Amino acid sequence: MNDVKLGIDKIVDVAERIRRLEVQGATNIALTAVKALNEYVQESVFKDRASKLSEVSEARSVLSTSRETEPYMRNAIKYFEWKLRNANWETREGLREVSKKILDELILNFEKSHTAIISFGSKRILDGDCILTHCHSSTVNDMLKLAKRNGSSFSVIVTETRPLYQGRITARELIEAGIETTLIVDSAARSFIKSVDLVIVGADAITSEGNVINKIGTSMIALIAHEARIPFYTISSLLKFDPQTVYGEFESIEERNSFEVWADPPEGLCIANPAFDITKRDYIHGIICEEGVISPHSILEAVYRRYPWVFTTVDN
Ligand code: RUB
Repeated sequence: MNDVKLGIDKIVDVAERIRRLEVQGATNIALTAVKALNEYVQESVFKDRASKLSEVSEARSVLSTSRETEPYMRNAIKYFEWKLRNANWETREGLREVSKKILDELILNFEKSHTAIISFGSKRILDGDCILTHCHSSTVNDMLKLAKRNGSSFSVIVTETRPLYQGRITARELIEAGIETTLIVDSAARSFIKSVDLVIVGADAITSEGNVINKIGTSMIALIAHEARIPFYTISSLLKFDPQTVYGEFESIEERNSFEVWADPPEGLCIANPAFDITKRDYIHGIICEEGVISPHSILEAVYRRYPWVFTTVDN
């Protein structure tokens, strides 16, 4: 019993690290959550199949609630539990083997699709281009680094991304990769848009209508790009699609602690701190994903084709 408790404590701890942004960005969050689930299964005490499945369910819901606008994490851990429920195992050894196999499958899919996504994206970067990005997306950065390795010569403008300055992480990584990078404050985006050829951002969630949810400020940049007739792309795995949006649910937008905006505000001041915003598909030229560069309108078919299990429920 103690070991089970210890296991779930570790899951609570991982969820807390995700909530605090010690693990940041949709892809890192999804990978961390699914690895934590496998570790939990590997380490916790085994009583029987039924109790193990209910423990996994509990762990999954603890992780799911760590950050609410993260369907990639929810899809990945749902897949994990769904495969576990549908596999044949009765013993601890059997369970451990199946769990490791599911994790390996998910990681392999991630690696293969990530390689494809960044390769498709890198071909959009032409010599002499200036790219604007917002926040810190591991997918955007890996794509830019690949374009650089492939010999493209381009520069990047990064918004600092208030209140938590993820733009600094982006800028540091790009500078270390030898990419000419300029950091600007978020409110300078419109002043710089005339020198930009392409805007590319990551995504946290994609809805059934093809709208994209990404770091707060993204939709403002999309509007600015639209006004200046600059193409705006999102680069993202299709696993950031949220199936709940098909059934009428809205993607909920995480509201973060006001301390992130102002640690000692005057008494009585209200501070709003939404983490993300919604960019309508009308402002998105394309979604660069594992299926290629697709129109936001075709998101549903692309997900159905590639990941039909996204639409199943866990106990199916
Ligand atoms: C990060 C963010 C990133 C997406 C995509 O927000 O908005 O653009 O998560 O990242 P936060 P990736 O810092 O609040 O997690 O491409 O790495 O999945």
